[in-house]
Amino acid sequence: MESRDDPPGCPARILSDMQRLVVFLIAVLVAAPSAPVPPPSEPMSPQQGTAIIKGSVKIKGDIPKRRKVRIEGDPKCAALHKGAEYLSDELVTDPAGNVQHAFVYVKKGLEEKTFEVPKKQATLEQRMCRFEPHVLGIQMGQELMIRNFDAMMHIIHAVPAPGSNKEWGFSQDKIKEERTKVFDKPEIMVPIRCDVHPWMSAFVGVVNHPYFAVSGPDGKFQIKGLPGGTYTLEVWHEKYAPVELEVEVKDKGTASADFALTTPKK
Ligand SMILES: [Cu+2]
Repeated sequence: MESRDDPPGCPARILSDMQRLVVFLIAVLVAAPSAPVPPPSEPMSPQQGTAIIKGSVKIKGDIPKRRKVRIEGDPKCAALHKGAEYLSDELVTDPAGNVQHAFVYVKKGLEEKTFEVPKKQATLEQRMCRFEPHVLGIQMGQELMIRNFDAMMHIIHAVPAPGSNKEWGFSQDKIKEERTKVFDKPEIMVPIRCDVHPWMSAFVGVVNHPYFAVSGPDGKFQIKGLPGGTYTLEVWHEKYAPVELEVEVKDKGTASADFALTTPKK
């Protein structure tokens, strides 16, 4: 007669295998690290990574001067600057050749992961007949708040590559006028222009993760919160050919990535 622990069709040998499996699973759980690792399908928040990449972007070779722009074509813009020089943002360096407005992002190494879309908006503003910032990064699906601070009309026009994000344009002519837009495809970079003022330009780097940065006036940048790993970083600059660097960084570690821009774009 079978015991109550041995139901029909379930011989004692199989139960013993199951018991071994239970013991094995308990051993695995006991041995597991205390911090649970999220499965790859679960979106990761940038706060979960602990690695940092710090670096700089510099021009090798001749250091071009910042270009002067004639803005007399719009007396309102000229009046805002009261006759002072209006200098282009397209190539801004310090005397040592460190470059501002370079966009650095992780190009390879995050393919297996997905990331939460930040609720915080990125912003692009029109101030004194310029776009500020001149270069910015945003995550796919994150809102871009476009806001006017000039008492005049700007026509903000995004000109993505064919087949990529949607082209859009609209005007703003009141102070603090606002509108949001979203980019739904990764794109390095989406050019933004003003259809009233040809010297106004901005570039938006759209990526599907939060690991990007824009170099400051000293050419320096920092990307925080990365999971440890090996990554290909790329730097984009509107006047120079892109450059890639492979960087390995451990959890809680800091790695450096110093880029040299050598080839002007034609
Ligand atoms: Cu404008």
